[in-house]
Amino acid sequence: MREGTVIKSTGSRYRVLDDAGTVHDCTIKGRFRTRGIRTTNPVAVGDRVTIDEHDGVICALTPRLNYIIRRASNLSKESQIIAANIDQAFLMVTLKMPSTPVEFIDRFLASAEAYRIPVSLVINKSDLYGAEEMEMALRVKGVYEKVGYPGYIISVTEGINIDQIKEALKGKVTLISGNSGVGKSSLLNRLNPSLSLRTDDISEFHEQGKHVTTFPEMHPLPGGGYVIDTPGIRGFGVIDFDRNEIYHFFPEIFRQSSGCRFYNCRHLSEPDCAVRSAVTSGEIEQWRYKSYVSMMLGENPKYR
Ligand SMILES: Nc1nc2c(ncn2[C@@H]2O[C@H](COP(=O)(O)OP(=O)(O)O)[C@@H](O)[C@H]2O)c(=O)[nH]1
Ligand SMILES: [Mg+2]
Ligand SMILES: [Zn+2]
Repeated sequence: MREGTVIKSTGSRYRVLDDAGTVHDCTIKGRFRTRGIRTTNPVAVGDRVTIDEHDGVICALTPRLNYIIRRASNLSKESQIIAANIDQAFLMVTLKMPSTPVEFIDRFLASAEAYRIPVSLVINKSDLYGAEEMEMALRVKGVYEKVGYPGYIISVTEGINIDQIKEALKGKVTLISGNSGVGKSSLLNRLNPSLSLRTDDISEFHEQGKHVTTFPEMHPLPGGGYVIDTPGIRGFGVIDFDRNEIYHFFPEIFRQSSGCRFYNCRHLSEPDCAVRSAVTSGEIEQWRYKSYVSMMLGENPKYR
């Protein structure tokens, strides 16, 4: 028997890195259930497991510190566990080629708050930015840092501020997220050149509308720690996301809400709403509030 971490899961087969550094290809024996949800995969990347290395089976699953899920498909009641035991997430965005909508950022951050996973914002492709775009990048970084999310402005291809990223990844399990084309694979290749992941993956981009099954993978970093790559997964779902709780997942809105006249203020059109006052005064960023309202109204924007 050995203890290890699942570093790859393809539905029925699992790759486990044991604590002595040996990789095992395993299947599952027995039943593993996740309380509260129906899952398509009982074991996920990041899971701590006990294996029988002679039979190549996973025989026990250690309770998770956290995990993130998404719906297996649009119609499905089943969920896919994307990853487990995550220390932090890096949301990679770009202001140009492609341009990431701030609402995408805010929805991601709200989901991560619901999971209590700390997020840093990584603004990539700074080499492409002119003076105006750089100003915008600094503004975006400032807005999110004020809320509590560290920000980095980097260029993977030019190697700008990559040291800051390496430092922030050291010794941690980090989920790398972001829409297609922002440079996630390029960053991982730069951090660990032995990976040679495909970049500019056109097929991945085109297949996003279809229900292609993609399998997250966990990669060790030379400086210690792991990154979890989630190809084709742009956001994640949240279990039991109650609309009246959405304001809990916007930290600056939550902080202001104690000043509202009504304890059950939704911060939409109620009188004496401290949140809306803070938007008017500029204390809360307009676009953050707009994202909040959009989520409250149940809008469901599609992003590429
Ligand atoms: N100019 C510029 N291009 C970049 C940078 N990082 C990545 N790219 C390019 O952006 C494209 C998409 O990168 P990729 O790593 O495949 O993005 P992913 O879809 O997020 O994995 C590729 O053509 C990369 O060469 C950067 O810092 N600056
Ligand atoms: Mg990629
Ligand atoms: Zn209010």
